[in-house]
Amino acid sequence: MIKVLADIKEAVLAGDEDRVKTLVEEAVQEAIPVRQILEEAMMPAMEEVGGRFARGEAFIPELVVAAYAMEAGMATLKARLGGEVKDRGKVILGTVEGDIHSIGKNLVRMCLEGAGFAVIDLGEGVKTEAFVEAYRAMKPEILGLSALLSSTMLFMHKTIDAVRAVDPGARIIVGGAPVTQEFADRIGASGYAPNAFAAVQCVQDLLK
Ligand code: B1M
Repeated sequence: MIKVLADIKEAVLAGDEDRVKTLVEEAVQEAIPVRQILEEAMMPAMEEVGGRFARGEAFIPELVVAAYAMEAGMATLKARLGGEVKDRGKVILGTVEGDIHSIGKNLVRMCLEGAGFAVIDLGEGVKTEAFVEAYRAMKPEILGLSALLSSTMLFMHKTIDAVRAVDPGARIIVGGAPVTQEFADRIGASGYAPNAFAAVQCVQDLLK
């Protein structure tokens, strides 16, 4: 593995925000593509800390510091994605009710903005009623729902039904670690994306 990528992964795991920012800058200077930095260093670090947590080898504080370090690295990368023109359509995004995981959703936002979409990020723990209200008020081309917990992904179904009651043609995409294509089909989502880059493709396909 390229050394700077291995170092970024270690720094995210250690929750060392300043080192992550410095190393991400270094990787960018070395002309390593943003996607490679995300997919080969930063995202595997989150996978690893999640695995340690699941095995009882890491606890909430470790998850939290790794998450802050990940966000710091993402902020450094964001500037590199460009995407000044925001006229490709409006996307409302949010993590569903009961779920405070933000990183995946923020990465999706970052990639969509990089691809020229205007993103209205409703944040985390967004109740169905709030999605419906925002949809009604802003009439986006796409609504995107994120969930990281198997318990909260059920709110996706509720939200899709509620938004479709307002607009039967609403284009709604879903994603997040426990979400699958099969689940997306079952709850009537218009699209599913396994990662942030695929989310951009999914939105573009739906708007064709
Ligand atoms: Co939590 N957590 N967490 N956590 N956490 C997971 C998700 C877990 C898998 C860890 C584990 O047990 N191995 C587990 C869920 C198990 C389950 O239900 N299946 C879990 C748990 C149990 C919990 C708590 C319940 C722990 C507790 O309190 N006992 C608690 C729940 C809090 C709540 O939400 N109510 C909790 C809390 C937290 C922290 C706050 C400490 C922190 C979040 C900080 C933050 O987000 N600001 C945290 C973290 C960091 C994780 C892990 C380690 C990492 C998540 C992450 O950021 N991944 C996670 C383990 C794991 O995922 N392996 C875990 C990196 C990110 C880039 O990937 O979010 O998957 P991801 O997003 C991807 C794709 O999924 C996709 O694109 C993204 C980029 O490629 N995607 C979309 C996501 N949204 C999309 C939307 C789209 C399309 C694609 O369209 C709209």
